[in-house]
Amino acid sequence: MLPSRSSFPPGFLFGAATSAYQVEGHAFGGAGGTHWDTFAATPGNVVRAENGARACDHYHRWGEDLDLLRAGNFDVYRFSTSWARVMPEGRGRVNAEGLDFYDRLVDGMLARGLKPALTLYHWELPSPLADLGGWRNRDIAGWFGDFTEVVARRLGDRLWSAAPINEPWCVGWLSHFLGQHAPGMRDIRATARAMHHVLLAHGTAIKVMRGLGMKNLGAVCNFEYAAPADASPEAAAAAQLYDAYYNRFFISGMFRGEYPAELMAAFAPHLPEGWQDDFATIRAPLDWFGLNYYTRKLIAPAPGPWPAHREVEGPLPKTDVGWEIFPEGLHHFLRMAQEYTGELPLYVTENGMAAPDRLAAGSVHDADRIAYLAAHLRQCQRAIAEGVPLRGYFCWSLLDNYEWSLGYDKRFGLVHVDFATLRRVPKASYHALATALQR
Ligand code: IFM
Repeated sequence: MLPSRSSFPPGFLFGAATSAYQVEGHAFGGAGGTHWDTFAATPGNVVRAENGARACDHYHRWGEDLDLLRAGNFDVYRFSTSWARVMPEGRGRVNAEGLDFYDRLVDGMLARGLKPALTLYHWELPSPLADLGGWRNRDIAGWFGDFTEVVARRLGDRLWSAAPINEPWCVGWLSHFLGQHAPGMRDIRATARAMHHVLLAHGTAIKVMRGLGMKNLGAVCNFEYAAPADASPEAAAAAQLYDAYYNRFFISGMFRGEYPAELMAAFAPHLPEGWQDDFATIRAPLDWFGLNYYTRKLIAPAPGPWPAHREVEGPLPKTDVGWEIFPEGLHHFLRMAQEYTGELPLYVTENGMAAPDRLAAGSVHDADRIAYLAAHLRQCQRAIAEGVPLRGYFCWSLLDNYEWSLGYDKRFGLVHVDFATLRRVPKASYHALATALQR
């Protein structure tokens, strides 16, 4: 059973999240090409080479989707703007139709009593910027600052919160070291530079928004609990290294102005010249910090070049994307984040699971998702009871959507989407949450 709203402190906020490329339908409304379009069109990168051209058609069906949020008793909608929809070439020309769309969306939220929580960038980089080296090019901080200004000038007066970049680890490591996301690179120099430039762009965007008088500005990072695969000191060191580049690089840069020492031997030769000086920008003060949390990984040492480790399959029950279910990890990271963020309000900005949902006789009985959410919400309550300043929790995701390299196969939504008809059907988890949030 899901904990009720009244079992959380007064004012605790509940929301659901989506992102532009995953739900909107990128083919609509004059958006420019992105590196995800070409990555998806390249054989072997994405299941069935699917892309976000139509996705959930949130671009046209946003009213129905906002109604679902309202009827589900949510307080906040966490959404993102597509850089290529707003500025099709990434710089210069603004696509009025794209900006108008976000304007209507924000007004639609306010009309329904929903708080708009903006993420400026959730992974679809305009192709012309990818051509210039994308996140490897230091100039991206300025380009991103300009994009931020365009969005902030139009929407900034009505947003509840704003964060520059979703999950910097995915933009940096997953996309440039593991090659699993666009642009699909596997290069340590590209990785080190991208990870640093993501932070520089983050700080630049915060300064731009502050300069325009915006409030409630934050950051959203993802965390994965790193457990040693066995009791050996080698496995402990491997897990610690994984933890350093996954969980501590970005938060440490933003709040301490330094990178974890474990990474420096491998990273320092590749960081851009003068990188230490950038911390003045990267450390731009924030009003809140958001954690996205889903799973843990077991890490073992492995032969080969740095980082010389590998993931080992763990024994815990798994979600439909093979991720172990480990709710205690959320509690761990809420405590760990506080070591960096102190008394700053924290939010769980994403949490949820992919489940093998089946629509039968008009409904989806996703009891596994209800159990997952309940277990993680209880870990939130545990952290709150210990004094962690956690102020809200967002489910990923409102809708089944485009799960990046896994295409449309993997369903994370509280609402089922039939990708042939685009019909939305709220799942049992949606109804359970709606009830819990009323109590
Ligand atoms: O779908 C993604 C989302 O884009 C970012 N966080 C994790 C989700 C599930 O993989």
